[in-house]
Amino acid sequence: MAVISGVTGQDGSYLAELLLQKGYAVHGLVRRASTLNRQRIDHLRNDPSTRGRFHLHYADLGDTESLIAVLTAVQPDEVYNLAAQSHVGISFRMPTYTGEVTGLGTVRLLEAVRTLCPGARFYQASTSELFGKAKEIPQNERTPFHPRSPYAVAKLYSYWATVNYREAYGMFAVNGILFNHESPRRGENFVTRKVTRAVAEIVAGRRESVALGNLEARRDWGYAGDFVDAMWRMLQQEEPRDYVIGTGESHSVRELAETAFGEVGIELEWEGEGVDETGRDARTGEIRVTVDPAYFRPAEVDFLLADPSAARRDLGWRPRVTFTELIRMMVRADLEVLGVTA
Ligand code: NAP
Ligand code: G4F
Repeated sequence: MAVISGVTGQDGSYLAELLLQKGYAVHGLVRRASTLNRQRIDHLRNDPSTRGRFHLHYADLGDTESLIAVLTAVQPDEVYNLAAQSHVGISFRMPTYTGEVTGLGTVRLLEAVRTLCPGARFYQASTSELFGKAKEIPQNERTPFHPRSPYAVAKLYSYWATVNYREAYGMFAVNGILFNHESPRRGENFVTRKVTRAVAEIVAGRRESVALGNLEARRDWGYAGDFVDAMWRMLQQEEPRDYVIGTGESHSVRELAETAFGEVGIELEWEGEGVDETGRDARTGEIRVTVDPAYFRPAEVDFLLADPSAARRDLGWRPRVTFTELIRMMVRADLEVLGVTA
Protein backbone atom coordinates (compact mmCIF):
# COMPACT_ATOMS: atom_id res chain seq x y z
CA MET A 1 0.00 0.00 0.00
CA ALA A 2 1.46 3.35 -1.04
CA VAL A 3 0.60 7.00 -0.49
CA ILE A 4 1.62 9.50 -3.16
CA SER A 5 1.50 13.24 -2.55
CA GLY A 6 1.42 15.17 -5.83
CA VAL A 7 -0.41 12.34 -7.63
CA THR A 8 -2.01 14.82 -10.07
CA GLY A 9 1.43 16.01 -11.21
CA GLN A 10 3.62 14.65 -13.99
CA ASP A 11 5.62 12.26 -11.81
CA GLY A 12 2.72 11.34 -9.55
CA SER A 13 0.74 10.10 -12.53
CA TYR A 14 3.58 7.92 -13.86
CA LEU A 15 4.40 6.60 -10.41
CA ALA A 16 0.76 5.72 -9.71
CA GLU A 17 0.67 3.85 -13.02
CA LEU A 18 3.83 1.93 -12.16
CA LEU A 19 2.73 0.96 -8.65
CA LEU A 20 -0.72 -0.11 -9.84
CA GLN A 21 0.94 -2.31 -12.48
CA LYS A 22 2.95 -3.89 -9.68
CA GLY A 23 -0.25 -4.71 -7.80
CA TYR A 24 -0.11 -1.98 -5.13
CA ALA A 25 -3.13 -0.22 -3.72
CA VAL A 26 -2.36 3.45 -4.34
CA HIS A 27 -3.71 6.35 -2.30
CA GLY A 28 -3.14 9.73 -3.93
CA LEU A 29 -3.42 13.08 -2.20
CA VAL A 30 -5.28 15.78 -4.11
CA ARG A 31 -5.85 19.36 -3.09
CA ARG A 32 -9.04 21.21 -3.48
CA ALA A 33 -9.36 23.49 -6.50
CA SER A 34 -12.37 25.20 -8.04
CA THR A 35 -11.85 23.19 -11.22
CA LEU A 36 -10.87 19.52 -11.35
CA ASN A 37 -7.30 19.05 -12.52
CA ARG A 38 -7.06 15.29 -12.76
CA GLN A 39 -6.39 14.89 -16.48
CA ARG A 40 -3.12 13.05 -15.86
CA ILE A 41 -4.78 10.37 -13.74
CA ASP A 42 -8.24 10.11 -15.27
CA HIS A 43 -7.20 7.04 -17.27
CA LEU A 44 -6.29 5.28 -14.01
CA ARG A 45 -9.55 6.18 -12.34
CA ASN A 46 -11.51 4.76 -15.27
CA ASP A 47 -9.42 1.61 -15.73
CA PRO A 48 -11.32 -1.56 -14.66
CA SER A 49 -8.04 -3.33 -13.81
CA THR A 50 -7.25 -0.77 -11.07
CA ARG A 51 -10.76 -0.60 -9.63
CA GLY A 52 -10.71 -0.82 -5.86
CA ARG A 53 -6.94 -0.18 -5.78
CA PHE A 54 -6.72 3.51 -6.70
CA HIS A 55 -8.04 5.99 -4.17
CA LEU A 56 -7.92 9.77 -3.91
CA HIS A 57 -8.00 11.76 -0.66
CA TYR A 58 -8.26 15.48 -0.15
CA ALA A 59 -5.10 16.67 1.60
CA ASP A 60 -2.66 19.55 1.37
CA LEU A 61 0.97 19.82 2.43
CA GLY A 62 0.00 23.08 4.12
CA ASP A 63 -2.56 21.32 6.30
CA THR A 64 -1.19 18.92 8.92
CA GLU A 65 -4.61 17.59 9.97
CA SER A 66 -5.45 16.37 6.47
CA LEU A 67 -2.14 14.48 6.28
CA ILE A 68 -2.76 12.91 9.68
CA ALA A 69 -6.26 11.83 8.62
CA VAL A 70 -5.00 10.08 5.48
CA LEU A 71 -2.07 8.30 7.14
CA THR A 72 -4.24 7.18 10.05
CA ALA A 73 -6.79 5.71 7.68
CA VAL A 74 -4.39 4.16 5.14
CA GLN A 75 -1.42 2.97 7.26
CA PRO A 76 0.81 2.77 4.15
CA ASP A 77 3.97 0.74 3.64
CA GLU A 78 5.48 3.39 1.37
CA VAL A 79 5.05 7.16 1.18
CA TYR A 80 6.26 9.12 -1.86
CA ASN A 81 6.42 12.87 -1.27
CA LEU A 82 6.18 14.35 -4.76
CA ALA A 83 4.01 17.37 -3.95
CA ALA A 84 5.65 20.78 -4.29
CA GLN A 85 5.44 24.23 -5.79
CA SER A 86 7.86 22.87 -8.37
CA HIS A 87 8.50 25.80 -10.73
CA VAL A 88 11.91 27.40 -10.18
CA GLY A 89 11.14 30.67 -12.00
CA ILE A 90 7.83 31.16 -10.17
CA SER A 91 9.52 30.48 -6.82
CA PHE A 92 11.25 33.88 -7.15
CA ARG A 93 7.77 35.47 -7.30
CA MET A 94 6.40 33.36 -4.42
CA PRO A 95 9.31 32.61 -2.10
CA THR A 96 7.32 32.36 1.14
CA TYR A 97 4.64 30.10 -0.29
CA THR A 98 7.31 27.94 -1.94
CA GLY A 99 9.10 27.60 1.41
CA GLU A 100 5.83 26.75 3.11
CA VAL A 101 4.89 23.91 0.72
CA THR A 102 8.15 22.72 -0.83
CA GLY A 103 10.12 23.04 2.43
CA LEU A 104 7.92 22.88 5.54
CA GLY A 105 5.36 20.66 3.79
CA THR A 106 7.91 17.84 3.79
CA VAL A 107 8.39 18.10 7.54
CA ARG A 108 4.63 18.03 8.07
CA LEU A 109 4.47 14.77 6.15
CA LEU A 110 7.61 13.29 7.75
CA GLU A 111 6.29 14.11 11.21
CA ALA A 112 2.94 12.50 10.41
CA VAL A 113 4.73 9.36 9.17
CA ARG A 114 6.97 9.28 12.25
CA THR A 115 4.05 9.44 14.67
CA LEU A 116 1.45 7.37 12.79
CA CYS A 117 3.27 4.79 10.66
CA PRO A 118 7.01 4.92 11.51
CA GLY A 119 7.70 1.66 9.68
CA ALA A 120 6.61 3.15 6.35
CA ARG A 121 9.37 3.83 3.83
CA PHE A 122 9.58 7.49 2.80
CA TYR A 123 10.74 8.88 -0.55
CA GLN A 124 11.56 12.59 -0.87
CA ALA A 125 11.55 14.22 -4.32
CA SER A 126 14.89 16.00 -4.10
CA THR A 127 16.40 17.73 -7.08
CA SER A 128 19.51 18.53 -9.09
CA GLU A 129 18.63 22.19 -8.41
CA LEU A 130 20.35 21.57 -5.05
CA PHE A 131 23.69 21.62 -6.93
CA GLY A 132 22.79 25.03 -8.40
CA LYS A 133 26.05 26.90 -8.95
CA ALA A 134 27.65 23.53 -9.33
CA LYS A 135 31.02 22.90 -7.76
CA GLU A 136 31.91 20.12 -10.17
CA ILE A 137 30.75 18.51 -13.41
CA PRO A 138 29.24 15.91 -13.42
CA GLN A 139 27.37 15.98 -10.11
CA ASN A 140 27.09 12.94 -7.86
CA GLU A 141 25.89 12.14 -4.32
CA ARG A 142 28.99 13.79 -2.79
CA THR A 143 28.92 17.02 -4.81
CA PRO A 144 28.38 20.03 -2.46
CA PHE A 145 25.10 21.92 -2.75
CA HIS A 146 24.72 25.59 -3.72
CA PRO A 147 21.01 26.33 -4.26
CA ARG A 148 20.18 29.29 -6.51
CA SER A 149 16.44 29.88 -6.06
CA PRO A 150 13.79 29.96 -3.33
CA TYR A 151 12.66 26.60 -4.75
CA ALA A 152 16.11 25.07 -4.37
CA VAL A 153 16.54 26.53 -0.89
CA ALA A 154 13.21 25.00 0.15
CA LYS A 155 14.26 21.65 -1.36
CA LEU A 156 17.55 21.85 0.54
CA TYR A 157 15.58 22.10 3.80
CA SER A 158 13.53 19.07 2.76
CA TYR A 159 16.64 17.15 1.76
CA TRP A 160 18.23 17.61 5.18
CA ALA A 161 14.94 17.02 7.00
CA THR A 162 14.75 13.63 5.28
CA VAL A 163 18.34 12.77 6.23
CA ASN A 164 17.64 13.96 9.78
CA TYR A 165 14.54 11.76 10.23
CA ARG A 166 16.61 8.82 9.01
CA GLU A 167 19.44 9.54 11.45
CA ALA A 168 17.38 10.72 14.41
CA TYR A 169 14.54 8.17 14.33
CA GLY A 170 15.93 5.31 12.27
CA MET A 171 13.27 5.80 9.63
CA PHE A 172 13.72 4.41 6.12
CA ALA A 173 13.69 7.88 4.55
CA VAL A 174 15.61 8.60 1.34
CA ASN A 175 16.22 11.38 -1.15
CA GLY A 176 16.11 10.82 -4.88
CA ILE A 177 18.22 13.65 -6.29
CA LEU A 178 16.57 13.71 -9.69
CA PHE A 179 17.78 15.67 -12.67
CA ASN A 180 15.22 17.18 -15.06
CA HIS A 181 12.73 14.69 -16.43
CA GLU A 182 10.05 15.43 -18.94
CA SER A 183 7.22 13.81 -20.88
CA PRO A 184 4.08 14.65 -22.83
CA ARG A 185 2.52 15.18 -19.38
CA ARG A 186 5.05 17.88 -18.40
CA GLY A 187 3.53 21.17 -17.21
CA GLU A 188 3.23 23.66 -20.08
CA ASN A 189 5.46 26.32 -18.50
CA PHE A 190 8.60 24.18 -18.18
CA VAL A 191 10.93 24.82 -21.06
CA THR A 192 10.77 21.45 -22.86
CA ARG A 193 6.99 21.35 -23.00
CA LYS A 194 6.78 25.06 -23.76
CA VAL A 195 8.95 24.46 -26.84
CA THR A 196 7.33 21.22 -28.04
CA ARG A 197 3.88 22.74 -27.68
CA ALA A 198 4.94 25.88 -29.55
CA VAL A 199 6.37 23.76 -32.36
CA ALA A 200 3.05 21.93 -32.70
CA GLU A 201 1.09 25.21 -32.65
CA ILE A 202 3.36 26.68 -35.32
CA VAL A 203 2.80 23.60 -37.51
CA ALA A 204 -0.96 23.99 -36.91
CA GLY A 205 -0.74 27.64 -37.99
CA ARG A 206 -1.89 28.87 -34.59
CA ARG A 207 1.17 30.97 -33.80
CA GLU A 208 4.35 32.31 -35.38
CA SER A 209 7.11 31.91 -32.80
CA VAL A 210 8.09 31.12 -29.22
CA ALA A 211 9.78 33.52 -26.77
CA LEU A 212 12.38 31.96 -24.49
CA GLY A 213 14.80 33.11 -21.78
CA ASN A 214 18.35 31.85 -21.31
CA LEU A 215 19.30 29.76 -24.35
CA GLU A 216 22.67 28.71 -22.94
CA ALA A 217 21.50 26.95 -19.76
CA ARG A 218 22.32 23.24 -19.89
CA ARG A 219 20.25 20.46 -18.36
CA ASP A 220 20.42 16.69 -18.12
CA TRP A 221 16.96 15.90 -19.51
CA GLY A 222 15.49 12.40 -19.18
CA TYR A 223 12.08 10.75 -19.48
CA ALA A 224 9.77 10.87 -16.44
CA GLY A 225 8.52 7.32 -17.08
CA ASP A 226 12.06 6.03 -16.55
CA PHE A 227 12.68 8.14 -13.47
CA VAL A 228 9.68 6.98 -11.40
CA ASP A 229 11.04 3.45 -11.65
CA ALA A 230 14.18 4.68 -9.86
CA MET A 231 12.01 6.11 -7.05
CA TRP A 232 10.41 2.72 -6.49
CA ARG A 233 13.77 0.91 -6.63
CA MET A 234 15.16 3.21 -3.92
CA LEU A 235 12.44 2.11 -1.51
CA GLN A 236 13.12 -1.60 -2.21
CA GLN A 237 16.76 -1.45 -1.04
CA GLU A 238 17.93 -3.10 2.16
CA GLU A 239 19.51 0.10 3.47
CA PRO A 240 18.14 3.64 3.07
CA ARG A 241 20.46 5.73 0.88
CA ASP A 242 20.22 8.84 -1.28
CA TYR A 243 20.82 8.55 -5.03
CA VAL A 244 21.47 10.85 -7.99
CA ILE A 245 19.23 9.96 -10.94
CA GLY A 246 19.94 11.37 -14.40
CA THR A 247 20.98 10.34 -17.88
CA GLY A 248 24.63 11.46 -17.88
CA GLU A 249 24.03 13.63 -20.97
CA SER A 250 23.55 17.39 -21.01
CA HIS A 251 22.04 19.73 -23.64
CA SER A 252 21.47 23.46 -23.85
CA VAL A 253 18.07 25.12 -24.24
CA ARG A 254 19.30 26.15 -27.70
CA GLU A 255 19.91 22.48 -28.62
CA LEU A 256 16.48 21.62 -27.24
CA ALA A 257 14.89 24.19 -29.58
CA GLU A 258 16.93 22.93 -32.55
CA THR A 259 15.94 19.34 -31.84
CA ALA A 260 12.22 20.11 -31.40
CA PHE A 261 11.98 22.24 -34.55
CA GLY A 262 14.12 19.70 -36.41
CA GLU A 263 11.49 17.10 -35.60
CA VAL A 264 9.01 18.90 -37.89
CA GLY A 265 11.59 19.62 -40.59
CA ILE A 266 12.45 23.19 -39.54
CA GLU A 267 16.16 23.93 -39.35
CA LEU A 268 16.89 26.92 -37.12
CA GLU A 269 19.46 29.52 -38.11
CA TRP A 270 20.58 31.83 -35.29
CA GLU A 271 21.43 35.50 -35.69
CA GLY A 272 21.96 38.47 -33.38
CA GLU A 273 23.06 38.44 -29.76
CA GLY A 274 21.58 38.53 -26.27
CA VAL A 275 17.98 39.73 -26.15
CA ASP A 276 18.17 40.54 -29.89
CA GLU A 277 18.98 36.99 -30.88
CA THR A 278 16.48 35.16 -33.08
CA GLY A 279 16.13 31.69 -34.50
CA ARG A 280 14.87 31.74 -38.09
CA ASP A 281 13.57 28.99 -40.31
CA ALA A 282 16.61 28.48 -42.55
CA ARG A 283 14.37 27.79 -45.54
CA THR A 284 11.73 30.53 -45.27
CA GLY A 285 13.50 33.13 -43.11
CA GLU A 286 10.53 33.31 -40.72
CA ILE A 287 11.40 34.05 -37.09
CA ARG A 288 10.52 31.05 -34.92
CA VAL A 289 12.44 31.78 -31.68
CA THR A 290 12.92 35.10 -29.88
CA VAL A 291 14.49 35.97 -26.53
CA ASP A 292 12.40 37.64 -23.83
CA PRO A 293 14.21 38.78 -20.66
CA ALA A 294 10.97 38.19 -18.73
CA TYR A 295 12.04 34.53 -18.69
CA PHE A 296 15.53 35.24 -17.30
CA ARG A 297 15.95 34.25 -13.65
CA PRO A 298 17.49 36.49 -10.96
CA ALA A 299 20.03 33.70 -10.40
CA GLU A 300 20.53 30.96 -12.97
CA VAL A 301 21.71 27.35 -12.79
CA ASP A 302 24.05 27.11 -15.75
CA PHE A 303 25.16 23.52 -16.12
CA LEU A 304 23.67 20.33 -14.74
CA LEU A 305 24.99 16.91 -15.65
CA ALA A 306 24.39 13.76 -13.63
CA ASP A 307 26.81 11.05 -12.68
CA PRO A 308 24.26 8.27 -12.05
CA SER A 309 26.83 5.52 -11.54
CA ALA A 310 25.78 4.71 -7.95
CA ALA A 311 22.17 4.18 -9.09
CA ARG A 312 23.36 1.99 -11.93
CA ARG A 313 25.46 -0.09 -9.55
CA ASP A 314 23.09 -0.43 -6.58
CA LEU A 315 19.63 -0.07 -8.13
CA GLY A 316 20.35 -1.61 -11.53
CA TRP A 317 18.70 1.54 -12.93
CA ARG A 318 19.37 2.90 -16.42
CA PRO A 319 17.42 5.43 -18.49
CA ARG A 320 15.85 3.87 -21.59
CA VAL A 321 14.70 6.96 -23.51
CA THR A 322 17.36 9.20 -25.08
CA PHE A 323 17.15 12.99 -25.33
CA THR A 324 16.23 12.91 -29.03
CA GLU A 325 13.61 10.20 -28.46
CA LEU A 326 12.16 12.21 -25.58
CA ILE A 327 11.78 15.41 -27.60
CA ARG A 328 10.35 13.43 -30.52
CA MET A 329 7.82 11.80 -28.19
CA MET A 330 6.78 15.20 -26.81
CA VAL A 331 6.52 16.91 -30.21
CA ARG A 332 4.51 13.98 -31.60
CA ALA A 333 2.15 14.05 -28.62
CA ASP A 334 1.60 17.80 -28.93
CA LEU A 335 0.95 17.46 -32.68
CA GLU A 336 -1.57 14.73 -31.96
CA VAL A 337 -3.42 16.89 -29.43
CA LEU A 338 -3.89 19.50 -32.16
CA GLY A 339 -4.77 16.90 -34.76
CA VAL A 340 -1.96 17.87 -37.15
CA THR A 341 0.93 15.96 -38.72
CA ALA A 342 4.35 17.06 -39.87
P1 NAP B 1 4.40 18.90 -10.91
O1 NAP B 1 3.94 18.33 -12.20
O2 NAP B 1 4.48 20.37 -10.74
O3 NAP B 1 3.43 18.29 -9.75
C1 NAP B 1 3.43 18.81 -8.47
C2 NAP B 1 2.34 18.15 -7.67
O4 NAP B 1 2.32 18.71 -6.35
C3 NAP B 1 0.93 18.35 -8.25
O5 NAP B 1 0.19 17.18 -8.07
C4 NAP B 1 0.38 19.45 -7.37
O6 NAP B 1 -1.02 19.46 -7.29
C5 NAP B 1 0.97 19.05 -6.04
N1 NAP B 1 0.95 20.11 -5.04
C6 NAP B 1 1.42 21.38 -5.17
N2 NAP B 1 1.21 22.07 -4.04
C7 NAP B 1 0.61 21.22 -3.17
C8 NAP B 1 0.14 21.34 -1.85
N3 NAP B 1 0.24 22.49 -1.17
N4 NAP B 1 -0.41 20.26 -1.25
C9 NAP B 1 -0.54 19.09 -1.94
N5 NAP B 1 -0.13 18.92 -3.20
C10 NAP B 1 0.43 19.98 -3.80
O7 NAP B 1 5.83 18.32 -10.52
P2 NAP B 1 6.60 17.03 -11.10
O8 NAP B 1 7.40 17.45 -12.27
O9 NAP B 1 5.66 15.92 -11.19
O10 NAP B 1 7.65 16.77 -9.94
C11 NAP B 1 7.31 15.97 -8.81
C12 NAP B 1 8.23 16.32 -7.65
O11 NAP B 1 9.58 16.09 -8.03
C13 NAP B 1 8.17 17.79 -7.21
O12 NAP B 1 8.39 17.80 -5.83
C14 NAP B 1 9.35 18.42 -7.92
O13 NAP B 1 9.79 19.56 -7.22
C15 NAP B 1 10.35 17.28 -7.88
N6 NAP B 1 11.34 17.23 -8.96
C16 NAP B 1 10.91 17.28 -10.26
C17 NAP B 1 11.85 17.17 -11.27
C18 NAP B 1 11.43 17.22 -12.73
O14 NAP B 1 12.30 17.44 -13.58
N7 NAP B 1 10.17 16.98 -13.05
C19 NAP B 1 13.22 16.99 -10.97
C20 NAP B 1 13.59 16.91 -9.64
C21 NAP B 1 12.64 17.02 -8.63
P3 NAP B 1 -1.92 20.26 -8.38
O15 NAP B 1 -2.04 19.33 -9.56
O16 NAP B 1 -3.18 20.48 -7.64
O17 NAP B 1 -1.20 21.53 -8.73
O1 G4F C 1 12.23 23.80 -17.63
P1 G4F C 1 12.70 24.66 -16.53
O2 G4F C 1 11.73 25.64 -15.96
O3 G4F C 1 13.25 23.67 -15.43
P2 G4F C 1 14.24 23.87 -14.19
O4 G4F C 1 14.32 25.28 -13.76
O5 G4F C 1 15.53 23.21 -14.54
O6 G4F C 1 13.49 23.07 -13.04
C1 G4F C 1 12.91 21.80 -13.28
O7 G4F C 1 13.87 20.80 -13.07
C2 G4F C 1 14.36 20.72 -11.71
C3 G4F C 1 15.41 19.59 -11.67
O8 G4F C 1 16.67 20.11 -12.00
C4 G4F C 1 13.20 20.43 -10.79
F1 G4F C 1 13.65 20.33 -9.51
C5 G4F C 1 12.17 21.54 -10.90
O9 G4F C 1 11.04 21.19 -10.10
C6 G4F C 1 11.71 21.64 -12.35
O10 G4F C 1 11.02 20.47 -12.69
O11 G4F C 1 14.00 25.48 -16.99
C7 G4F C 1 15.13 24.82 -17.51
C8 G4F C 1 16.13 25.86 -18.03
C9 G4F C 1 16.42 26.99 -17.03
O12 G4F C 1 17.79 27.26 -17.05
C10 G4F C 1 15.66 28.18 -17.56
O13 G4F C 1 16.25 29.44 -17.25
O14 G4F C 1 15.53 26.50 -19.15
C11 G4F C 1 15.74 27.89 -19.05
N1 G4F C 1 14.71 28.57 -19.84
C12 G4F C 1 14.96 29.30 -20.96
N2 G4F C 1 13.82 29.80 -21.44
C13 G4F C 1 13.39 28.57 -19.61
C14 G4F C 1 12.83 29.34 -20.61
N3 G4F C 1 12.66 27.97 -18.65
C15 G4F C 1 11.31 28.14 -18.68
N4 G4F C 1 10.54 27.54 -17.74
N5 G4F C 1 10.71 28.92 -19.65
C16 G4F C 1 11.42 29.54 -20.64
O15 G4F C 1 10.87 30.24 -21.48
